[in-house]
Amino acid sequence: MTLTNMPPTAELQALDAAHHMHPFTANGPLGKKGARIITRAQGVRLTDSDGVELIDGMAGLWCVNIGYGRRELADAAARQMSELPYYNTFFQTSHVPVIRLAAKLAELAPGDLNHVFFASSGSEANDTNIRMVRQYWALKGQPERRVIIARRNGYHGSTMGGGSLGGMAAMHAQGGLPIPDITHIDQPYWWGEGGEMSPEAFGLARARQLEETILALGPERVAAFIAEPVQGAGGVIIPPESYWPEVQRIVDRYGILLIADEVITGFGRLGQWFGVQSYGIRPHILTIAKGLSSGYQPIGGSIVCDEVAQTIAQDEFNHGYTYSGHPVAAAVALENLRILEEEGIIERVREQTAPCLAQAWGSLSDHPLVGEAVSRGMMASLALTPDKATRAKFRSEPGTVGFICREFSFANNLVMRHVGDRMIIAPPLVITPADIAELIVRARKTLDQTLDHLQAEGMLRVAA
Ligand code: PXG
Repeated sequence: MTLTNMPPTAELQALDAAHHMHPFTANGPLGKKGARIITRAQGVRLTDSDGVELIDGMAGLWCVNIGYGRRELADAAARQMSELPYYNTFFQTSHVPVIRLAAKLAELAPGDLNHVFFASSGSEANDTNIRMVRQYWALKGQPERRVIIARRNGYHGSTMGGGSLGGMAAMHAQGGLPIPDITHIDQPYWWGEGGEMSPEAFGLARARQLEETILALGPERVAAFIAEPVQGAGGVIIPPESYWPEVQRIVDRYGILLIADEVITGFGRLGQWFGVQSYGIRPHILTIAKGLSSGYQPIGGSIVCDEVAQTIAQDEFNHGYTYSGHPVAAAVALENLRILEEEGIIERVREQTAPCLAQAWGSLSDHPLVGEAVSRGMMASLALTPDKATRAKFRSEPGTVGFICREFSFANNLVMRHVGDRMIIAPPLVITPADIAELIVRARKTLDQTLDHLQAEGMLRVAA
């Protein structure tokens, strides 16, 4: 398809700089440099306004699980828009797409996670969760159970609630976060924080911080623990195998609610429908968004277990969004789930693509800059280091080297992100072994260029 009415790139960049405020961006410097403008996409590849093709190693923003350009989703949206473009679900009404989607999610989700409260994003869904777990305990006659325990360097969204649950120091530094009664414990990041401990001992120690915190607060004050099965925005932090079983033991012992934030790990990214299935975790609430519609429509929600849903149902829950269960978003999500299921995309991840990625990505660990190269399902990360043997950090401000590496990657037409000095990818689940091979060639070239640059600039120095 050619776009005949597209203005030149420079003109678009000038308008973008003049009027568009980008999220999580210093808009001043970006305006001077000019944003890269993406005009279309197919499969795992993006095309920019100059006609250059990139491999999208990030599936958009961790969301385009089935890949770009699936006509069926466009058709589902068009059909639904013609039939019923909008109706709400507030005042004792419902509609077909939201009913079918809720039932489908109840079928796919493990255990007795049988009830869905819809939102339009992961942030909104986590705001729902804050209110829902506190209301649950209030209805149980324990209104003092209000504290939610979350993790440093976890990510749960950018609203006041989501940003407060998240443990991002840079976010808490702006706008008066966190809101009251949210407490953070340390993350299970062995490579960066494990010191001399074995990964297994470290995983147990970090899980036991949850128990220590529950006891310090008093179990009668703790409502819930929220965590991502694998941290995404924090840098694809894969916990040691000892971590989740110990967390499960602790939440069971103190009877607190477990919220698994599956906004990234849901819908096949770890090779199962949900990440909790890959770790054997039994949550009371799952946060979902992103891969639910493969990003083709904004939709998210909370999948809630029988006990919590039945308790909440006793009284009016004074919460909801205009677009909770939006019919067009729901119809598109249903079509996305149909494709994931009927095309066996998740089985293929589990049996073929994830092992292929693990092997190919793992091969980068021989690079002098790479301290670890790890993956789980279709999430992968590299730790960049000036000294592999000691797992050293760079002397430069954290993120300086990661940013340089990201710039080389972009120039090599590979979308690979950095979080601090970790490089991360989470490609569409439909990526093929041939695409993975191409991605690795570009990633290795990027690492070589980064190493040359650091050497030339005298930046290959260990932090004091
Ligand atoms: N939970 C998790 C685990 C997420 O990854 C959210 C909640 C919030 O979802 P919404 O739809 O409100 O954005 C997310 C979102 C990044 C990045 O830089 C990651 C997300 C969003 C924006 C940027 O990696 N994840």
